[in-house]
Amino acid sequence: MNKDILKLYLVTDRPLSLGRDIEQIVREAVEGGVTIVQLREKECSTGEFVALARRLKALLAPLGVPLIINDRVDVALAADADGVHIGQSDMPYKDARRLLGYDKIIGLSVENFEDLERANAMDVDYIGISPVYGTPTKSDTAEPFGLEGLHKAVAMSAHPTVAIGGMNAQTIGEVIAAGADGVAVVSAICSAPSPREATKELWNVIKNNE
Ligand code: TZP
Ligand code: MG
Repeated sequence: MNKDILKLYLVTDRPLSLGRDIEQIVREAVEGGVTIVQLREKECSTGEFVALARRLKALLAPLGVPLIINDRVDVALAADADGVHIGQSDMPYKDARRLLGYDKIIGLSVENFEDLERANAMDVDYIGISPVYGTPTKSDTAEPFGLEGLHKAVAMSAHPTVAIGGMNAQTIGEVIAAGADGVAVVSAICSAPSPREATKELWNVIKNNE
């Protein structure tokens, strides 16, 4: 996997999308410059999840933007997505890899330095450093790493790193300057009046800090 695809990572969130549909948010975000998209659905039925994943795959594949599915290896397989993102209490990494094979991307969230050391011994494609800052978007997050913790995590990681939690135009400059390979953004794009313009702004901040 080329780690450049991680630079500006959109994670979708239906409730935070202000009534707009996910495809519209994704389309605008891609026009603005996101490099990878994770479909994260916590409420919808499996049937709807697969159907939406297929539609997003059809939208993104011609543009060369990878589609990652949050948590659900079965949905990723059904929709032939480019990979999955798993957390510490989701399907164990080894099982996900066995089911998906080595052609697919697997990202793993780490919530502390012990998780990070265990991830170093796995052949995951990237880690999500989660969360860097506290965020109202996710209620069950671990203690934030903070900027200092992020620096340490980036230095310790054997894998490409994506920072998540509180990533917005004000925070991502320091995070990229700290050496993170990418930033994963939910509300700063999904809840923006113009997801396209918000993405462009984030992209400019990344460019100015790498
Ligand atoms: N995982 C860790 S923090 C988070 C997720 C999905 C939410 C980040 O949301 P926001 O709005 O970008 O702070
Ligand atoms: Mg999860």
